[in-house]
Amino acid sequence: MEMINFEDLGDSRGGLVSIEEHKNVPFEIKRVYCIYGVKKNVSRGFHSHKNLEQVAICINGSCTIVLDDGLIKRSAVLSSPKTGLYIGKNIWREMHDFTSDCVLLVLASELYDEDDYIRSYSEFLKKIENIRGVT
Ligand code: T46
Repeated sequence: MEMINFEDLGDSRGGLVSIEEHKNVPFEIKRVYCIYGVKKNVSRGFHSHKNLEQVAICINGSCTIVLDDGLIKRSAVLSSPKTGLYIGKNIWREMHDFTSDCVLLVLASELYDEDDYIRSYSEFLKKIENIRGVT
């Protein structure tokens, strides 16, 4: 899992982190969205992206993100505005265990495009096999 630790610029008044494209986020940030108020026992995600790169930051509460590259599944609990999880292209992602106060901020390298999503796990595995076959 590629975790990004944002420098804590806080002082005696409280915390502060700063996020800048191509500095502590490895792409141009074209879109920002927020997931919040997720109902109890609801999981989200269950897709991969063809081109999109993202960094997910839990700015309040906590949630678990599972990343699957087609061979290995790894999971991380996000619970701090000081930590970002980089999610590359062609990675299946699932989000679980949202606390009721969880606010997940996501920075994205592209504008929203439904055609960039692969929402079928078998299609995802096929794509991964093709990529591995080519390289
Ligand atoms: C991702 C994970 C981490 C838009 O119209 N614009 C947007 O920018 C986004 C993100 C979503 N939508 C629409 C598409 C769906 O009709 O909002 C609806 C909910 O999206 P979705 O079911 O894809 O939400 P999640 O939480 O399953 O996935 C989201 C992102 O879509 C996805 O890119 O990687 O968070």
